[in-house]
Parts: sequence; structure tokens; C-alpha cells
Amino acid sequence: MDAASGARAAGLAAGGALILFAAVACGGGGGKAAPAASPMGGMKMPSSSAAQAPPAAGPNEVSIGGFAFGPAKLTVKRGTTVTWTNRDEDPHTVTASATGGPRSPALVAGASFRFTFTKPGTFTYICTIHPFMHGTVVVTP
Ligand SMILES: [Cu+2]
Repeated sequence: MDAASGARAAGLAAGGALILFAAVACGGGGGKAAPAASPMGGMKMPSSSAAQAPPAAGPNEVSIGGFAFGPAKLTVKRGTTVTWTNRDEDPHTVTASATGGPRSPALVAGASFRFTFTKPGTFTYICTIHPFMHGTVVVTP
């Protein structure tokens, strides 16, 4: 009796710890999206939608998700075109504080905005709808 109830208690404790761990693991992602599905593993692609490639964050791309720009700071060479894509349900903007930087209209869910940086410098920007959202693009010569 004693041993059995002790084992049960231990099992419950372990289960509780597992659940807690899972909750922490899920919540600790910081809102970062999981990488796109791996092309490995023989995944089946519907042949009719070949044009709809999943949007992957490339080297010159900024993902807007979870009310944050990711990466928050991007460094590119002069002449580079940077693409922002809104992956949130809410609209966002890319609005530079200084002239010569990107100024987008409101981007609805799934919309993208492209801007080519022709001058070196550090361009900080915000979302005018959510001014707590900050991003920076550093343009090197
Ligand atoms: Cu916003």
C-alpha cells in the first residue's frame, strides 16, 4: 500500500513536471516562427499549386510577426532591396523616422513591402500603428 501510493505520487509528480516543462518549452519561443517545413522526408506536394512557395525569411527579408520585426536589426550592403512581410493578423507599417528610409503603407496580413537602400547609414523604423515596434536596417557602403 505504502509503496504503491508512493509510486503513484511519484508518477503524478513526474507527469506534472513534464506538463510544466512542455508549457515552458512552448512559451519560451519568444514568438519566433518555426522554420519552414523541411523539404526532406518525401513530403507530398500538390502539383497544382507549384507557384505558391512557402514564404521563407531570406537574407534580406524581415518578417513581421508577434508585433515585432524579425530580425530587429538587419545589415545589408548599399543597393540591397529589403522585403518586409506581415505574418500577423493585424496590419503593420514600416516607417523610417528619417527621410531616405522606408515608408510603407499599412500592410495587411500576408502583404509585403520592398525598399531598396541606396545610401549607407543606419535607418531606424517603427510601425506607426504600434509604435512600440522597432526595427533597424544598417546599410554598409
Ligand atoms: Cu504594427
